[in-house]
Amino acid sequence: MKLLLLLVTIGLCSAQYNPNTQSGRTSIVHLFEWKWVDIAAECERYLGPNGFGGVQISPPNENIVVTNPYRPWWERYQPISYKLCTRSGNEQQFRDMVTRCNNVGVYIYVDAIINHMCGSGGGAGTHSTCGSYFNAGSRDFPVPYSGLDFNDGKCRTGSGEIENYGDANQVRNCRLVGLLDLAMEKDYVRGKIAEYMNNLINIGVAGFRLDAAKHMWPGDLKAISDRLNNLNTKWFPAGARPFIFQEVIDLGGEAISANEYFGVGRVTEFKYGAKLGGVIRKWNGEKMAYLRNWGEGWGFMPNDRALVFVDNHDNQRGHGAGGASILTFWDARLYKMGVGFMLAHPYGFTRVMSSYRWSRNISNGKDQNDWIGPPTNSDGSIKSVPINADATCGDNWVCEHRWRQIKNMVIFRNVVNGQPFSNWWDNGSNQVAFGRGNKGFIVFNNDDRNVDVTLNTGLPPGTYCDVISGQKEDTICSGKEITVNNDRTAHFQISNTAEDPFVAIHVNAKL
Ligand code: QV4
Ligand code: CA
Repeated sequence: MKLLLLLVTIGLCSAQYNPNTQSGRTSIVHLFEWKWVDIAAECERYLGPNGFGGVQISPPNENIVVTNPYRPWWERYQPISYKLCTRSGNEQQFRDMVTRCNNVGVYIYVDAIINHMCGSGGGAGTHSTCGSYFNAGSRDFPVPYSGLDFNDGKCRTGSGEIENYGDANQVRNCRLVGLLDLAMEKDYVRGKIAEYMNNLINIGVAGFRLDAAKHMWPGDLKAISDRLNNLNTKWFPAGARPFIFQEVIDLGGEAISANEYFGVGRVTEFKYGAKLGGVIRKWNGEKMAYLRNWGEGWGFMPNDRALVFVDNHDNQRGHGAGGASILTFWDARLYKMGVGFMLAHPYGFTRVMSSYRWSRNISNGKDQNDWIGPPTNSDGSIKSVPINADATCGDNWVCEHRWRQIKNMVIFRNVVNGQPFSNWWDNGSNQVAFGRGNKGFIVFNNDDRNVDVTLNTGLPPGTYCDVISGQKEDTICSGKEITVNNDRTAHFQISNTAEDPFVAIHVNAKL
């Protein structure tokens, strides 16, 4: 009995919450709409060498083809089958990506769309990414699913759509923007979903983002997750469970809250980016000084349940939640500070966004071009990501993860992993600093006057290279040098007009 209890406890502690990243790798990056061949190359040439732990990929399963007249990014959130072929690549390319990324210690996290299939207005035919026949009207999908496998009978609203987010039954049993809602209490449906996810696990993926988790019953998700295989032992320790993070948008004030999902895995903390954006934009009297108790002190979910990010593929273009406070690459200077703060701070498991640029057309407070898909060739295929001589990306791929400041903060987080939040300082306004034990220290100046201050860094004495204005290359520093004195203090000067008004040092960038 005692042994059983112990085993159960160990199981609960390690299962599903552990990202399974290699030791010393503490973040993942969402390579939104990238092709599998490009991700494989990126793992080998960039993500592996720079300490990234993994990649969240766009949905790999067959989806509807929407032409209006160009293809929106969001067609991939309308599944047709669980075959592995999309604009990102076919099954063989998918397998090759997983193998090559795993071999360099960068793991793959699949965006799993299991709440629904395509929209009710999706029509009938073979306009799907593998050319599979389907009929949205009669609910026929080549999984196979039929009318019996959907919630049409269970939803209690007149329209069959979610009409009121204050009613949990509607949110979970009715259609989200017309998307045909699967009857996940059915053993058959659970079995088909588990089969899809187990196929991916066997190929070698390390975990899943569960799309639209708020729209699924936690009990159904638990039942499915219990059917998942352990990870492939070619790359993972025996008994390792798939990492699960659930997309639940909980900004408070709705019928469904994030904590209902903690039994299944981690949950996306949407308050994080919404609040941090407000602070860094200094809206409503917010100031960085208030970040002293960032994390659970701000009413966020427990640290070990949180998946955190500054922006995601939805709220960077006005979909989903967070509103206008969300920082994105469009506000690059503030964005780098936001991502820098996130990666330096110990709260949550961190995900970095990597986007493509599109032509925004904001009118009436909404981007009319929020649908625009990734850079494409004239035949509609996704463009490869070209890498410039200065390591940035071309052809409108933004590659935030390659921005020096962001890449170096991903490394900073790895270096300070496990160290306590320490040596906080603020000027009562928007100049703040903190350390991570004796491994790293960061100073921000988001005020309209200079920082000119001596602070206790907690770091061993020596000369350090600021990894924001430059970085350590062999024995020289291409950025500012910071001297930590014998008493562990250092003097910091940061102009409020600096290109990047923050400085970060860590023990691996000591000269
Ligand atoms: C249209 C009408 C509806 C109508 C329906 C009838 O707008 O009023 O009911 O037709 O058929 C697209 C279109 C949407 C269209 C729908 C169905 O934008 O207008 O409905 O297709 O044809 C993405 C996009 C959605 C897109 C969807 C499917 O954001 O715009 O809808 O993909 O292609 C909530 C949820 C949260 C969700 C978030 C966006 O709680 O779970 O909204 N986030 C996730 C993903 C997101 C994705 C989905 C969920 C759906 O992150 O990218 O939606 O899988 O907050
Ligand atoms: Ca549902």
